[in-house]
Amino acid sequence: MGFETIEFKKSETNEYVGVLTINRPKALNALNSQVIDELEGFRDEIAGTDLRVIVVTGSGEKSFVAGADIKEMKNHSAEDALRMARRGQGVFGLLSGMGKTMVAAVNGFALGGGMELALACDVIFASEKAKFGLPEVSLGLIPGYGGTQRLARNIGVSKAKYFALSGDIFSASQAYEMGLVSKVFAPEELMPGAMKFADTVASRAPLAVAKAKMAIEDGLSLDLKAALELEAKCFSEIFNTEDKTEGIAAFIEKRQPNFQGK
Ligand code: DAK
Repeated sequence: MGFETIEFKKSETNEYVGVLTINRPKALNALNSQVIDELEGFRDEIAGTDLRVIVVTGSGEKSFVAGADIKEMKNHSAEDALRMARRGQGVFGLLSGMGKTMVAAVNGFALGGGMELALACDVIFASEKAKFGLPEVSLGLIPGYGGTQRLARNIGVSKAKYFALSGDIFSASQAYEMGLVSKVFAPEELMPGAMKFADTVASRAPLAVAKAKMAIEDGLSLDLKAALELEAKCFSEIFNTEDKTEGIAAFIEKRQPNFQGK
């Protein structure tokens, strides 16, 4: 993969797991248009592979991603901004819609577009040093890569407004208390912890994992009755998979299942 601003490495111990690193440390890994283009290229390269879990992190010790690239936006017109927002939202949507599990390992600043990238992942882990926030209003902007929508759905409308309207930065422990972050680690434990979780998810039946993710996400925009019907359909569809037969047989035979993703 010939990328300059992102790096992808497969796990040395698990063929189904890989680490995607946003790699512009001099700009605290800010998302310029090259990063967004390369994220789309990355998605195109891995979408059809049997990779199951991708851990997303930032290069260096200080930052996950410090936002969309502020300098690049300097001369943007409203039309440019609309194009940029649709492009970024679209690429984040492509990444989260691949049917693979995305785990954000937030090692430092996750501000603006960085927090939005984390929000586009399925699970967020954080180092004790991580800092979260949507500081766009302090720049005269609003979030444009999904932050206003995903944060409200994630932590609730009131808290999302608190952060989007104040631009306040909050800590990993606050993020944990709000339910945004699933676990907080000492800095050196973050990647091992994220990789352990990735290994666990990768060991589960891949079609079932993807279906559970889809049922949760798609159900969020439905009323409860329709959402429960969606769940019933997903539950039924999974009964057509070989992995369901294998999983139940393995339980009865008291052995580990060997899931094939079929
Ligand atoms: N963009 C570009 N460069 C950045 C950057 C960013 N978001 N964040 C940091 N950098 C660069 C700095 O300019 C500096 O570069 P040099 O001056 O060395 O060339 C280098 O990274 C190191 O940063 P600092 O020297 O500032 O480092 P400090 O440790 O002193 O401070 C900091 C770290 C994270 C507190 C500070 O860098 C900071 O406040 N950064 C900006 C954080 C921020 O406001 N992030 C939100 C950005 S706005 C939209 C689409 C998307 C969005 C909005 C609209 N539409 C399409 C409409 C999203 C917007 C955002 O994400």
